[in-house]
Order: sequence, then structure tokens, then C-alpha cells
Amino acid sequence: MADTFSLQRVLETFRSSLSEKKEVYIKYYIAGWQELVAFMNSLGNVFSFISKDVVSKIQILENFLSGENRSHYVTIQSMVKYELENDLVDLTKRGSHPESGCRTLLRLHRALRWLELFLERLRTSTEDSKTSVMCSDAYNESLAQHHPWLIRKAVGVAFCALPGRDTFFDVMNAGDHTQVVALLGESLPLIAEVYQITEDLYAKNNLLELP
Ligand code: 1Q0
Repeated sequence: MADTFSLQRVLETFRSSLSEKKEVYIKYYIAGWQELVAFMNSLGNVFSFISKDVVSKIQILENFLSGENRSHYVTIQSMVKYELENDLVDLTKRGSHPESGCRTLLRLHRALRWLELFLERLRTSTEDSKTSVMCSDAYNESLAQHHPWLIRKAVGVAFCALPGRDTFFDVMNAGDHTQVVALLGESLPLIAEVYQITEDLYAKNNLLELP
């Protein structure tokens, strides 16, 4: 991972995460998240409670990727099959498998929806649009439904500390505004596709509400 964030790299990792058979490689999926965490860290300490949570979830998945059962953790599809067949998922309440790959990835999956909604707002925004508003609208439509009141409050405070739209465009390192908007237009269908494949897989296996 290089020190400066680039939207292009995020795009590339998500592109690499899709196999020919439209399965999702966990390795690249979490690499995409690592890029986003680096970006979030560059925004300041207000966001560290968020990035810490993402980092710990990435770590859980990395441990599976390098552990003795790693051959089952190549794609999200193989992980779901393996964990379900071997009763490795707490399905209704937290029990002996509080940190399964399935429930951990579900948290990132829900956050990916937030990202998709936020980036779509950013793409279609105008000069006087406020990032804090775009962020919180996207949040209320997605992740907020899964968060208790206290976290929603803390997230609301963090949103107020977001830099403005121009800064966002600059840190994406993808050229001038028109180029960023074009790249966003290219990235979003990919992110949406990865999201939808995961969503369908989780829905089919009744995993969307894992504790
Ligand atoms: C740039 C602004 C960042 C705004 C992030 C918005 C989402 C906030 C969510 C914060 C929740 C964090 C506190 C922990 C919550 C956990 O309880 C919760 C559930 O886990 P568990 O184990 O308790 O059941 N965790 C989650 O829901 C995961 C949350 C992940 C949030 C990930 C946000 C990632 C943001 C990335 C940077 C965005 C860059 C945007 C533009 C970049 C251009 C490509």
C-alpha cells in the first residue's frame, strides 16, 4: 500500500476482487478496505474509532486467509459454504462463534453500501453541496439502521469534522474535478456489482441479520 490515497487504486482492488465466475476474492476485497482506512486516517483522529473497528475486522479476515483453513477463505462464496457446512456461524445470537468470517464480512458489506451511496452523491454533487450532509444522508439510508443510538451519535459528530468537497476531490488524487467525476462514474458500477453479488449470496443463505 502506498502512502498517498488514490481512488484509482481503490477501483483496481475492487476490480481485482471479481473472478471470471463473478465470485469475490476476499484478499482483494479487504485490500480495498485497507486503502479506504488509509484515507480515513488521513482525515484526522475524529475518525479513529471508525478506522479501528474496520482494521480489527480486516484483521479477523486476514487471520482466516493465512490460517490452516485458508483454502476455504479464497472467495466470499467458498467462505460462506465452508462456515455454514461446518456450523461455524452464530446464526441467531452470539455464542461460540462470535467472530465468524460471515458475520465479520457482513459488517464491511453493509459499510460498502454506505460507500456506494456516498460516492454516488459526491459524483452528482454541485459546488455548494456539503460533504457532511452527503455522508450522513448516505449513512441514514444504510449503516445507521444497524447501529445503536450511541454509535449513531458519535458518527454524527465525526461527520461534522469532514473536510469540504474540494478537499475530498483533491485527496482522491485522480486529477481535476471532471476527471474525478469520470473515475467515480467508472468505479461505482463495480462497487455496486461487488455489493450486489455479496448481498444476493447472503440473502440466499439467510445471513443478512447475523448477530
Ligand atoms: C470519510 C468518512 C467516514 C465516514 C464513515 C461512515 C460510516 C461510519 C460507521 C462508523 C461505525 C464505527 C463504530 C463501530 C461500529 C461497530 O459496532 C459496527 C458493528 O460491528 P460489531 O462487531 O459491533 O457488530 N461496525 C460497523 O458497522 C463497521 C463500520 C465500518 C465503517 C466503515 C467506514 C469506512 C469509511 C471509509 C472511508 C471512506 C472514504 C470515502 C471516500 C473515498 C473515496 C473512494
